[in-house]
Amino acid sequence: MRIFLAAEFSREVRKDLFVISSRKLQHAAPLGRCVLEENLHLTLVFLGETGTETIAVLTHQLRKLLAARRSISLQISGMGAFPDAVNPRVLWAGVQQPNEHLSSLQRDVERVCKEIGFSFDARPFHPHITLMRCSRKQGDVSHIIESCQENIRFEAVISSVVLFASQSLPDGRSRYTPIAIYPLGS
Ligand code: 3AM
Repeated sequence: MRIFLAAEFSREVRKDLFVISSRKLQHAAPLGRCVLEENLHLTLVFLGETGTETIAVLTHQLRKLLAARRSISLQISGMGAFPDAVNPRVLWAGVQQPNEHLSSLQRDVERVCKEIGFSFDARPFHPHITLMRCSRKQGDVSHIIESCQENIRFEAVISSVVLFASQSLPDGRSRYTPIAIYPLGS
């Protein structure tokens, strides 16, 4: 199973983000595909193809780690593109930095995964919420980012981490299925 761990937001926050992506962003960048409202999340680590035995170990360790942690407040703010605004593959909403609670959550989750045997490249954690995946023909989106990002300013709370399975569908979309939910202590 192809898996990843993500921070999950409340229904209200996902709805607010989806209103921006499906109305303003989709209108300005019609060559992109909005991430569905129920799929909006903040990826902490991508773990890739993983067997069920490893998932069981991971789940046990994460439950211990995360029950001892508190929920995290953050501000979703601004917008950007990966790899860049000239050749965008992904448009995302950002998180106001620094947020030591979020960075520490991500570090601890990654450490537990490494202890189990997962390895990661050395890229720094760049917290973001993917709003749209772009087609190759999208072109420079700097002006779109500029016009949409002023609408992105939401207070949000992360009260759980979710282990998702990711499945590629024939139409190119991804289906994300929650396999386990780890509530953070309050
Ligand atoms: O949540 P976002 O959209 O930022 O891009 C993929 C997505 O990120 C990322 O994992 C999330 C769930 O699919 N992803 C997919 N394959 C990846 C890989 N090989 C990857 N991240 C790193 N390495």
